[in-house]
Amino acid sequence: PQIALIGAPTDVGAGHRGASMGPEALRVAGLGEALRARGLDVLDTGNLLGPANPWQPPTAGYRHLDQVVEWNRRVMEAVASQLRFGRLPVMLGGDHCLAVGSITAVAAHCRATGRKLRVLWLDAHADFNTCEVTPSGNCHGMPVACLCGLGPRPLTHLGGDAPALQPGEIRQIGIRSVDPGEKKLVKEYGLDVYDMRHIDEVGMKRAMEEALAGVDDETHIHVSFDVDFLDPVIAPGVGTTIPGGPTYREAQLVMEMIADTGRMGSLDIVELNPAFDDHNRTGLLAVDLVESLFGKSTLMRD
Ligand code: DIR
Ligand code: MN
Ligand code: MN
Ligand code: MN
Repeated sequence: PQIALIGAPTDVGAGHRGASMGPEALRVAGLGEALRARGLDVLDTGNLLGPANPWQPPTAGYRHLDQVVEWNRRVMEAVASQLRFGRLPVMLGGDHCLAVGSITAVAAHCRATGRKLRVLWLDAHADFNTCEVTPSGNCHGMPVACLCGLGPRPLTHLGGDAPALQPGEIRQIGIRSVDPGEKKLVKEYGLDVYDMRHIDEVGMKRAMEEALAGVDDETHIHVSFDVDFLDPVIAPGVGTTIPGGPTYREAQLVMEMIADTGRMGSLDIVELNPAFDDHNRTGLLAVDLVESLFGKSTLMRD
């Protein structure tokens, strides 16, 4: 299908300013051209507009909740409309709070078309905080909880019904930073977490085979790629670096194994923060990995 790039320049959900420059950094790194060079048809729909970052402290456990809700409405509408056109939406964040909007739209699309949904959440963080347990009040640490029905009503019910997603539809990969209260909730909700310890023990190949088990021709895979998934040695351009992430080759293997399924139907690229980057090297790396997600292979046998 045709690929639709949707820029969503936010940092209202984050603890640092600058992820709002992510969409442009991905374009400057050549995202559109790289995908076109693979023979793909790419439509860049430009950037969505939304409320500015008022840079306020949290109130009642949330920072900038009104702005987060408004941006998510706009992302949900844009992603839903591209899916209706039969296009493959690629949401360029922006911070990870926006996955509430993109995945709410994707989940509704899957229900309407009778497809099974598998969300692959590539992240250092579980993003399963609530206003009661969050250490920061930053909504980018909450989208998975919101999608599972746990959170403020305007986010949990963004698409009308809640929850948008069942925990069993999600696989989290690369996790290595989970807050104490968040960890209790992750266990209570039974999320399937392929954390770095597991990846160390069984290797990335087996971890991905496990995360992709059950994917079939009826499955729509949504990849939510938080760039802080990557080891900060190779990817410094994010707001919250956590050591001990996947290496370059491990990350490539993740992307290539997803591409091999042929089932990816939508993608978020979030948390790239050029203010922390070094000459856009993290942006360039993200583009390199996304090329692999769309089938570029380093194998000799393709
Ligand atoms: C932390 C950081 N768990 C929080 N979360 C981040 O503030 O909720 N998610 N950075 O991407
Ligand atoms: Mn995240
Ligand atoms: Mn993260
Ligand atoms: Mn983050």
